[in-house]
Amino acid sequence: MTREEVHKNILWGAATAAYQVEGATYCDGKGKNSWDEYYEKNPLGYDGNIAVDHYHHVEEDLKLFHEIGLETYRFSVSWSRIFPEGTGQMNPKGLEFYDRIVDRLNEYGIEPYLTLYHWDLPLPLLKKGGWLNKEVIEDFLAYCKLLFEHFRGRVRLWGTINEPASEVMEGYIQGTHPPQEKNNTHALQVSHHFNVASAAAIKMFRDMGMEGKIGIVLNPMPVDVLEDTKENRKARDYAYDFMSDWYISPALTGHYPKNMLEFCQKTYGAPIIDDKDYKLMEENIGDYLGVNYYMRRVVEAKDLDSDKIEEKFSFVRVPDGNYTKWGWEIYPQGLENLLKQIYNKYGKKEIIISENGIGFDDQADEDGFFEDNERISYLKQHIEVVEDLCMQGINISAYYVWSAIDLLSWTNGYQKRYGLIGVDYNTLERSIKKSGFWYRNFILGEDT
Ligand code: BGP
Repeated sequence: MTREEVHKNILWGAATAAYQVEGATYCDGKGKNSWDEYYEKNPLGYDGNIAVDHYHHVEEDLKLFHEIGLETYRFSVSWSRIFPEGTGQMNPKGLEFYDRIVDRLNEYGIEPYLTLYHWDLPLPLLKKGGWLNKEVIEDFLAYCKLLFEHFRGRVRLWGTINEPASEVMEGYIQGTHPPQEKNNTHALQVSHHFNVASAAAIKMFRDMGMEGKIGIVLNPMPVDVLEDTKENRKARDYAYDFMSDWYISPALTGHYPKNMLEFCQKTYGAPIIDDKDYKLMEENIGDYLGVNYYMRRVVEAKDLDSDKIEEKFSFVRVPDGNYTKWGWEIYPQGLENLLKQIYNKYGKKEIIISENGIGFDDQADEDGFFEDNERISYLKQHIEVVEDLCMQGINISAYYVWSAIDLLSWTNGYQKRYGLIGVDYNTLERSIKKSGFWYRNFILGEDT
């Protein structure tokens, strides 16, 4: 395929997540969720109560998404708007909000891509054990069923769970996201429950004869070493298996990487897996694999004989690396390495780049205009990789900039901006950034 053909084949879009844009935390019957409680418990100086108030600016925002030429828009549904208690009584007002989004997107000819779960768990479900409690999967399925029935024929692209690895790592290992635990055994069990939940949702989607595609969204990271030694390579393989392949392998085969599974079950006694979970996972592989890519990781060996996974390797900074203020390395080559690694191990699969973007503290000039050249440069470099990979035979069907509009960065607040559309946090006024205009021209094929 030529670059022009590849360009036409890919659906170009941008993404957000409910909690990071909507605000309106207690409006129209929404229940409390894990992140509402998190910000109450941890006074960080910001929270999601207003965010960018997308809930009340939805028409304006979707019009702007149309103006910047998006062909598709990825958003998530806030479970606690639909079921304030997580289960039981449905809240029609919650559903109405997403009706407006879906209907307006379809009117604009923007393909809606709905993520069922992007980290905001209804609080009553967290109180009953959250994702550690397998019963929560039943509640998740009841919520999925309602959304499948309701949006049948109007939404054709679905994501089950966003970045289980982040929720596992930050919520259950590092303790920096809800539920702020530091427990590797729980972490591994939760990772398994996410896989079961995703496979069960995929099964339900197919049993219900839904049109369209469904898959899980992961954030696999390629891992490199600075110094190429035997020990470092071993450390690299541990890190990749633990952070990336632990999620990729079940998503694409229904099974965990064998060595890592043996290690985890021996050391941590988890995950405990029923035989019927394997059958469910094997039989319900997604139609595509969602890949969120921001950066690679670079590691070196620490204590390879330790029985704690996190003691086997440590992260290192590349001396001449190109890093953002938040320490995220800008490394487009990593996306190529990652997708080739997946291709080499698992063969040709449909991939959606469900998030890719750069967070920095871009400032508006005195006229309120964001001249975010760094973002344009980041996107250009990564998109070039995406197109090159397609030309080499890797099947990437859609690409989403993170993010469509400035939004709340979970533990960095509002300074770290990602949007193609800027928001003035004092007035909530929106304005298309230079990157938004650039992206529109790029989608139209007019970029130079
Ligand atoms: C991904 C999440 C997004 C978004 C993004 C940027 O992991 O799916 O929700 O937050 O990362 O991360 P951050 O806001 O921490 O910079």
